[in-house]
Amino acid sequence: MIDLPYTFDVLQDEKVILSEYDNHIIRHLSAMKGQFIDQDNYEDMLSVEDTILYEVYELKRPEVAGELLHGLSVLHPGKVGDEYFMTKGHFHTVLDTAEVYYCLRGSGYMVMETLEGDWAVEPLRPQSVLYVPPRWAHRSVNTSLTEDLVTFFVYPGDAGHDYGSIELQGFRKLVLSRGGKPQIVDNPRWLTPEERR
Ligand code: PAN
Ligand code: ZN
Repeated sequence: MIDLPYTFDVLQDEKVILSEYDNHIIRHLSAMKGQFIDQDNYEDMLSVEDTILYEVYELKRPEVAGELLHGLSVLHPGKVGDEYFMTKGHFHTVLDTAEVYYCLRGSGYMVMETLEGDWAVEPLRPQSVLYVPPRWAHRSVNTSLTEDLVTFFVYPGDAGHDYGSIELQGFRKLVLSRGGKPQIVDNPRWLTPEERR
């Protein structure tokens, strides 16, 4: 069957939504066990409600090199303790694959790191484009307490997702609310590659 080009719209009304998508992934608080630093607050919140943290709308493409997977990520506002709502975060299974994020709405950060322990935190604001180079794990953080953080992403079809290493100890840097403002702080649980051996 011939693969035809296609066009779709990013509808930006009260909510941002794609005019077409094949997959709607919903991630709840319960999917983030062990990720937020304030475990007690996490358990308290979870006992009240399994809140939706973020939603991803994907267009289905074959997961092979040469293809580009693309879609919309909608990260809702909120905090667990002092820590803003965030995505799970991952390395790509094929480490040498990059990703582009175009921020459409909201405000936040992309927290990134390499296996070697380099780290970077870049702002996400409307109309900004973020390039995540190959080998960098990435997690988005919504620092608004009222608005969704909405990004459009594109990455290679064969990239795959490796959540395992991040689930073990989180990212090197956390984004916490301090005096009502976002602050980038060290993650006390994070160990250097040498300490991990
Ligand atoms: C994005 C992310 C999306 C959700 O499509 O998958 O923002 O984050 P998690 O996958 O970490 O839950 C992407 O980076 N794809 O490679
Ligand atoms: Zn990715």
